[in-house]
Amino acid sequence: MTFTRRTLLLAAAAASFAAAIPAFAAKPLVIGFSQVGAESEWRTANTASIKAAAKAAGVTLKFADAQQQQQNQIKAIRSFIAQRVDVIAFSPVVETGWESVLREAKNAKIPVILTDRAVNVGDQSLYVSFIGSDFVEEGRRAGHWLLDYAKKNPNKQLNIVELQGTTGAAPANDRKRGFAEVIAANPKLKIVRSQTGDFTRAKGKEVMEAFLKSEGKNINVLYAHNDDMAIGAIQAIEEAGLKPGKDIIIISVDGVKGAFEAMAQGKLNVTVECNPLLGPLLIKTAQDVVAGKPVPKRVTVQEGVYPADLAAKELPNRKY
Ligand code: GZL
Repeated sequence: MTFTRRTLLLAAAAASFAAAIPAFAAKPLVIGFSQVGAESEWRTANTASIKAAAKAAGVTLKFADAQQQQQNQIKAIRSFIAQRVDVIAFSPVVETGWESVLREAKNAKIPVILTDRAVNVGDQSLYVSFIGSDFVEEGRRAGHWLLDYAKKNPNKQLNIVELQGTTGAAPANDRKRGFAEVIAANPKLKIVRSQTGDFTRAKGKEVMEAFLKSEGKNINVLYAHNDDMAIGAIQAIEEAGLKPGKDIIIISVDGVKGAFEAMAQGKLNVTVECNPLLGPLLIKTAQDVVAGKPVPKRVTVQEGVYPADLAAKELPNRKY
């Protein structure tokens, strides 16, 4: 075979192999995602962000809604393992009870990324990265706003009722801790009732009705771990013939559109932002993990505090 003929044949072989590469390289990343549920405006925005980011990146997203039940998340994670997805990601509804299923994922060599909420595990190698907020800091910010508010009436006893998030959830545990840590500086601030409203409007209203029945006019402040429970409580306060935002000062967390609307109506005094737009960060982290690149163990997102006097101006800028 002459040199030219051999060269031509090699070039043709190389060309056909090169033509095959894009097909081989184009295998889309497959992520199994277990979402807490659809309990709040925040969660709706979080789900939309994750789905949009996956679509934009050409990632195949297997999405499971756990309806706020841990056993549904464990079932979904086991199903993702059986399907041999490339990456498992989830927002753990509560902090504990994950060791066993995360060990199954590790043994299957499928990396796990936590978004939004953290887990309490002894072995930190059970997940590669956490992407979300510092909930203790969010609680502190709520506490600092109340300390500043209390300075206007230094001798007034301020009785606080607290609507906690889902029992056992990291944002509930941490927002409670951060708030209590800060308000301890002022002995006139006292939490008189504290109960879970499960992060929903309906439960928030129901529990606030019970607070009003037992504490009545003794309530000066409501601290709600999310805007949805605060919005439910606002309905209960109005139905009791009181003025939310005036007779009862209301502090909440998330910064969803409903909170800005309530602040513009003078019914909510401040919301501490908790950023749900984690989709792009999640997809980038998953791509980096699969590509063998190092990823940070913890990525916390930037957030602010929005008192009512900023609400009207900020409302048009809100992305969720
Ligand atoms: C916080 C998130 C919480 C929100 C609630 O990151 O886990 O869950 O504050 C949502 O609105 O239900």
